[in-house]
Amino acid sequence: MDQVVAGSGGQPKLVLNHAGSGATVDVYLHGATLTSWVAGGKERIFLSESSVFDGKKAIRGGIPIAFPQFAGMGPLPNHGFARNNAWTVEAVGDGTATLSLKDNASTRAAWDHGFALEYIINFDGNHLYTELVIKNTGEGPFATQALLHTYFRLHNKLGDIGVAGLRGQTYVDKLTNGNVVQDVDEVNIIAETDRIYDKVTGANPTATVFISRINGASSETSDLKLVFGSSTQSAAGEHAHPPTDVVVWNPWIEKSKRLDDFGDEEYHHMICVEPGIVNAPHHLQQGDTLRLFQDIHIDTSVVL
Ligand code: TA6
Repeated sequence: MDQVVAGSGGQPKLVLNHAGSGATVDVYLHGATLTSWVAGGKERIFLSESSVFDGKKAIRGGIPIAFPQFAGMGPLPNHGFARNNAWTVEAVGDGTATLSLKDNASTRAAWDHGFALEYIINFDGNHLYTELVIKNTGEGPFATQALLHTYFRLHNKLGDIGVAGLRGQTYVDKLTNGNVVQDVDEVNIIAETDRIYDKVTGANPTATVFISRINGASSETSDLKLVFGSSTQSAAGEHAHPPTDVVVWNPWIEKSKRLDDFGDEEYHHMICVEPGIVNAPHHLQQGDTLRLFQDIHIDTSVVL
């Protein structure tokens, strides 16, 4: 039975089931933050044991939604306000849900634009699909960033994990602000890692990255396949595919200690691989729609 229950801190949490696989998903209405996807009997999403559930602070972990700003790349609070607002459940079904957020007095005070967001979640025992739909319902154009800040749960050693599929891509290393070309097959976490891979999809509708235990990450043998992309539709009905970036992040030792809602040792148990519109904010005219999506495919018998 799908329903809204009192979650941590008494915060409303939508609990979803997929009958055929027995998979479950939890989504806090605060930020429409998906905090759990149990598939094949294993938790696939990381949630910090120190996360605050007060209906104000962003939940630490899950899939926070960054909108209309990524990180500190603008005047708004880090990652914008979508993850700090209460969303509304619009529809619920077997392995599916839709939530919504529209501009309100608080968002208008911070960012004076009219918008309507929809967050679409579909899942079963092998895949989790989430899509953020952004519509400009205001009086004029606006530029926005958007990102699905996915925290993947690691059951194996962090040092045994690799992210493949980014060879040849250019990334901004946020620790040095340098532009670097990825010249090896896998990203392995051996220090604080905070990278924005630029325009990974290029002009294609989607791209795929692979997360596996090292030496396992390839299109045939990966433990987790992340397919992602973006699309736009103008008010007049024209379609396009803006290039989608990918952020790879792990706070490692020192940054973990600086995060008050994240355990000092929790960096061992997570890796963030985050599709988004980051480096080139997208301009939406009145009536235009931007969609950002990710489709996470797993082999149920394997855990990262
Ligand atoms: O994931 C990339 C990033 O921008 C990192 O720099 C780090 O700040 C992370 O997001 C978490 O941000 P938050 O505001 O949730 O602490």
